Amino acid sequence: MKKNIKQNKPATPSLNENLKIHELQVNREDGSGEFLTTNQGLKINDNQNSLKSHERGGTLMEDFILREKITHFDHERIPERIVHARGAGAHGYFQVYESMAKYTSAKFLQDPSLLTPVFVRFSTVAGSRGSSDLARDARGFAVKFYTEDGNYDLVGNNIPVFFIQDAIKFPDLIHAVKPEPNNEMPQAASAHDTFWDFVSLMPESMHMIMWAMSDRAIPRSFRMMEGFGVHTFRFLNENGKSHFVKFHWKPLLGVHSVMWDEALKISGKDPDFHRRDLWEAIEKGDYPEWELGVQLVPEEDEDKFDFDLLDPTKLIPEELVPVKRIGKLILNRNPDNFFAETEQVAFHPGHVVPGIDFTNDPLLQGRLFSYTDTQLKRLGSPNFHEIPINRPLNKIHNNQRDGHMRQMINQGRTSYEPNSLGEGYPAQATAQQGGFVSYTERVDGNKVRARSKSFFDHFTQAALFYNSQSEPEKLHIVKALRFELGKVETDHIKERVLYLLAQVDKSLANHVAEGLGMKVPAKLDKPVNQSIPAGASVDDYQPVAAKKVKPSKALSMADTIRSPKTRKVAVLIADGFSAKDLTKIQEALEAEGAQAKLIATHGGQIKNDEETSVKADHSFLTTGSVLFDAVYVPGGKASTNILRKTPEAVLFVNEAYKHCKPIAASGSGVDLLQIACWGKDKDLIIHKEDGVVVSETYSAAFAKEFIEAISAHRFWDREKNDSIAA
Ligand code: HDE
Repeated sequence: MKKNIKQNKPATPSLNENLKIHELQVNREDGSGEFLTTNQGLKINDNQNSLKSHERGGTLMEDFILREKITHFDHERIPERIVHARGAGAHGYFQVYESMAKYTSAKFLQDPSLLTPVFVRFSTVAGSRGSSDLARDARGFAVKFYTEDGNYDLVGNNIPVFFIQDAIKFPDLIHAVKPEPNNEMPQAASAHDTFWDFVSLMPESMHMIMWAMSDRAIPRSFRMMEGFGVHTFRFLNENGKSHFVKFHWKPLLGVHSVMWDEALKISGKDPDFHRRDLWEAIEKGDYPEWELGVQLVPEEDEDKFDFDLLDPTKLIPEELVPVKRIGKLILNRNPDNFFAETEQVAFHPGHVVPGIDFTNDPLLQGRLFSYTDTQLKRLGSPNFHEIPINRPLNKIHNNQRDGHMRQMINQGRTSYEPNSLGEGYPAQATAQQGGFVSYTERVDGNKVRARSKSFFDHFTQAALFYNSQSEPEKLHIVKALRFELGKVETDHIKERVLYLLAQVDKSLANHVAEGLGMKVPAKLDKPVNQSIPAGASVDDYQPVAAKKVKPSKALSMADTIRSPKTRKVAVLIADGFSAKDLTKIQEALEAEGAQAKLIATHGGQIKNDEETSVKADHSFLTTGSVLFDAVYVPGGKASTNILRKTPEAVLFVNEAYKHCKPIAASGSGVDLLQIACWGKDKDLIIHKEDGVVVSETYSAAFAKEFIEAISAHRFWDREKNDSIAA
């Protein structure tokens, strides 16, 4: 795959016409060198004082400048998104590797020399706009492609399945997970009664629950998570031939997560952790990259699977249908203005281009209604498409007119079709002229409120996911469930969840029950399935335990890409540290694309052992080890003596150790590790442990070993050592 990436190294974006056009469409203003004005263009003479009857007098109604300024301020907020309120966005471009014309007539998927501009917004689902990035939650991964045929939005998540099968349950799901309505607690958390009450009555949620309780729900970075279109969509080629398609985004830095204890602490130390990480990586030129993957299923193979392609609680195992990587997404520009771009961007799964179409997935069908409706509420006008971030590259021509905040000045007499006064324009386009033609799907049946029987195996894929996890990943799922259910106050809810977990995997249910001090119930008093086909018996639709399935490697993060690139290493120093050790590690890390940050006992300049000094990036007060990927303690007796007596320094290393991170020390730096990792007596030079790299003197081999450890991300074996306190 690497070869593929190199061969298709994208041209400089500034050469691409599309990118230029998009730039021109956006209004920008930075006020530099200009006078302050009112919104009517009047120059302002005094922006410090309101107009008063005299110096100590009352403010005059006449002060139109004050009134304009304050009125605008009062109206600055728009409703936050009902879901996915907290997010961060970035601009970039997409480039296809080779023409996909065999499968789709979508032009942006045909020409490898074309760079299609994109805007991507990552988000959490449940929390409010001001909540922490590190909540246990699915992440939104919404991509707007500005194609020459109009905007295409791929509005996906970092988890390939969803909690529910039918859109009619979405308000219930979201009401259940949001803070409880009587006291508005807890914020951005699923660990509470109403969520688990709902889930325990909806066995179809079990597959997504496995993912949401796994480390996928606490990513290390937006840059290190996968994305999925979730639903099955259609590709249509120019002959109208249809293939079912599942979309994937594969991150080129691999898929990595943090530990739950870390997530909780990051939420306190830096609730903007993911947002900052994305911003800083782009500013530094470490552009995040993903490959777009597709799983293609010919129309005639629809019934070849033992699950329904239309069921959004199911994925297609990569062993059954491999993911074909067809192009690359690169994010290379931060937004200029959060509100104008990230907040006002309006995604909609119904924004498609010729060559891409929908299926009857009942969740997708409901989404096709919801997104425009939500934009009308949030952005307040049917003209939301005129906001710069939402404008397509190509020009819009239609007879839609007027409405709040209309920007376009439509000319001419005719605003209807057909017309002869306007010579029939704007006119319909045939398929050959690029007109969108829906797939001609044969539909035949009774109008019913019901669910297909093919949607009722709720546990097999949940078990597939669980059994495809590595041992540490399984342990994290058990711990997550113990945490979440441990926060639930109502016993019968916990019992119902345990019962459902037992249908997925008995040992999983038993482990969780043990942590809760409960027993897994053998059966439930009341049926849990709410949705059964009309006229069917409830008994026929009781949970049926998972079928036996082969594990799928792609579902585990254990086998992912590992690289030191963009990793942040904390270097702990105090006055007297070894200048040589620091310079060498900085060079070694930089050569591998990682970066060193200097954390010291105080801010400002820190003296080294050569009578010069360096500026600290942080003092222990303004940061924490949870914000770094690895820790290095250089030599320098004076420095280490101070660090050993600095509780924050000891805690820093201790937490990194507890969180299974790579740690290194050279020379007297080892002294700090001795206290922080195992207590004073252990001789680290003799005691070798994976991920703890120590050396009496700095050497190239030592640096190499440390960098390999950084690539490994975590050393989960350490987690088994329960006696580590932090
Ligand atoms: Fe969304 N979803 N959703 N959703 N969704 C919204 O639209 C909705 C679903 C997803 O960064 C809202 O503009 C319904 C699945 C993302 O701006 C709203 C249903 C998936 C984003 C809405 C779903 C998603 C949203 C709120 C069930 C993964 C953020 C604000 C039928 C494939 C986009 C907005 C951004 C946002 C409705 C289910 C992904 C209310 C009714 C499944 C990434 O329209």
